[in-house]
Amino acid sequence: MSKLLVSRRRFLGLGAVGASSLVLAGCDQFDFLGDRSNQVRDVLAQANDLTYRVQRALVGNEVLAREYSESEIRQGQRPNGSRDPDTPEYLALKANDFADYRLRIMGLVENPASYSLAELRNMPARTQITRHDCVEGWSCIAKWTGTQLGPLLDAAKIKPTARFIVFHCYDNMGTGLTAPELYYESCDLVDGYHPQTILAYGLNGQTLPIANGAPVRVRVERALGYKQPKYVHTIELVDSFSQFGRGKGGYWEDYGYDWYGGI
Ligand SMILES: Nc1nc2c(c(=O)[nH]1)N[C@H]1C(S)=C(S)[C@@H](COP(=O)(O)O)O[C@H]1N2
Ligand SMILES: [Mo]
Repeated sequence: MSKLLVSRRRFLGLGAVGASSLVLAGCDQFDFLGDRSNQVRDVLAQANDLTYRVQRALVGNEVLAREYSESEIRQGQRPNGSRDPDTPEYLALKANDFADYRLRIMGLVENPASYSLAELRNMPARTQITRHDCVEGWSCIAKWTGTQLGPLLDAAKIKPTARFIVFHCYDNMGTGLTAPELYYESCDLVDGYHPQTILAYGLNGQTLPIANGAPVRVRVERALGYKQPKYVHTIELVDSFSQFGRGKGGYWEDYGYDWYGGI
């Protein structure tokens, strides 16, 4: 790795061909780049996969996203995407100020569980001031408070076959002609256990507003805005995305966005 004296961003910008020749010359731990045997994947998927593996190799599993100071919070978190879900399930919870909300953990786990908002708020909390980057070209620095996902995954006892964590949301994006298209997202277990991955219920010292995902939204701080699901009701451990949406691991991924979405 020491031979890679090029910044991560520039390195990632070189593209598949430039990156692979540079890497093969410098560092043999990247031998996955030589694997051309998988004919099934399309070119875009190969590029996404390359970005994911290169970022994982370069960034390190435990590296923290930058945290900021209070004085760097310039405005409220700009709401984007769904701001006021209108599915019946969400409207019913909202009518009772989310007193009946339960966050479920299920799928490839030994101990499926569900937690009320009060239970989540009673768990050890983490507060972090981070920058949210939306692919539409804006950023916001905001203070998020919530409980780390890692201990909840431990309590659920993940089965060895689990590879990804899917977050299911209440809001309907309204683009499906025949069925509702509910927002969903996913990450791998490395991001799931990352210390800054929290189930956030607080924003800038207040209860998380509806516009920003109340009662609970996920923060995966090393990823772009669309990887920060709002209005989450279920966390599902899976070994594949094929049964969800169009199978790409997230609502926006199904429309062509990169799955890893790292910053
Ligand atoms: N459930 C849900 N989560 C979502 C979205 C959404 O529309 N629905 N939009 C995503 C996008 S593109 C961004 S930039 C952020 C916006 O979060 P904010 O409204 O708190 O700024 O949420 C992400 N998570
Ligand atoms: Mo976004």
